[in-house]
Amino acid sequence: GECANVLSGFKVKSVLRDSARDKTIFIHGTVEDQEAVVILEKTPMRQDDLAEIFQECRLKLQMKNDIYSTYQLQPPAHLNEIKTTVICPATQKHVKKYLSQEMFLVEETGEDYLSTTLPYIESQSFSVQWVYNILEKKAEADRIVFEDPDPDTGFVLLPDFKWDQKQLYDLYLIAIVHRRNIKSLRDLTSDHLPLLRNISKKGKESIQKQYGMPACKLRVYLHYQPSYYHLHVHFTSLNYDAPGCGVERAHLLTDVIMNLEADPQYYQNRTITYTLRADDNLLLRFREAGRC
Ligand code: M7G
Repeated sequence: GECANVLSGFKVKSVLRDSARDKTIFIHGTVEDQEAVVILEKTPMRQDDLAEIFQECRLKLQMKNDIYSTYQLQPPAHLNEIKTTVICPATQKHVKKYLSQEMFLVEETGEDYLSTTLPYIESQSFSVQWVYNILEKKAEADRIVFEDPDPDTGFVLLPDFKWDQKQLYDLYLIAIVHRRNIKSLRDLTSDHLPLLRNISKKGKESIQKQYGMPACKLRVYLHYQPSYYHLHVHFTSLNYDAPGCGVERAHLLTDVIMNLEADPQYYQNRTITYTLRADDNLLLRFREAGRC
């Protein structure tokens, strides 16, 4: 819906990252003396809009040469929107998250997790208040696509805030579990198999039903490390190279289930490889421990 323009008083401090290819810009600034991160993103073209664009647009010729010509096209305002995400008040960690940085590979053993990673995430990680707001219907209640309310195996499925739901091309939903004591992949044991199978089955069914997208078009995975330590599963369109869907961060849900079927303690014992940003304090702790 409409709301007061929170961005009219936005003062830009610095550009954290920008990409002409992705058509996004990440900006650090302040709104009324509060730190803020603002993300602007041009949205994908939609086939359904083409007829209206061609009919209603204003065209300005830039150049013409033989059979070649280029134009500046001004589409109708409602087809020329910029998806905007505002984080305010933003913490220093949010600002860091969006700053481009050199990456380093870490090979985290089960022991490293207990001695280095766990103490770090207990002292440092992002608040998961937004997750509790969703589970308690205090926010985004009208966006819920599916809910299984079972306290053990239940979850809420809803559009991720990276997806504006305007086109299926970049479909992105997350399933957030009702159970509150599972921080990440590392906590999973065979006890969680009913939960994971339930998310896999009902998540895919709901997406098929709601969006007509079959399971064979979906990439379903967990992040390790996640940003938010409350278990959630990502459902993204296979066509779309979602940020963080690569091998160094994504763990396919089907693989997770099979690994736990083969070994109940798989994720307590196994070495997990992932990348950390140069300015991540966890990297510093790994270095102090002589582990990278
Ligand atoms: P993650 O693997 O913990 O971290 O995933 P990442 O953000 O580094 O990928 C958390 C997921 O939740 C991401 O895909 C976010 O885009 C999404 N997300 C984060 N927040 C704060 C919200 C929110 O408030 N609402 C919704 N719907 N999604 C969110």
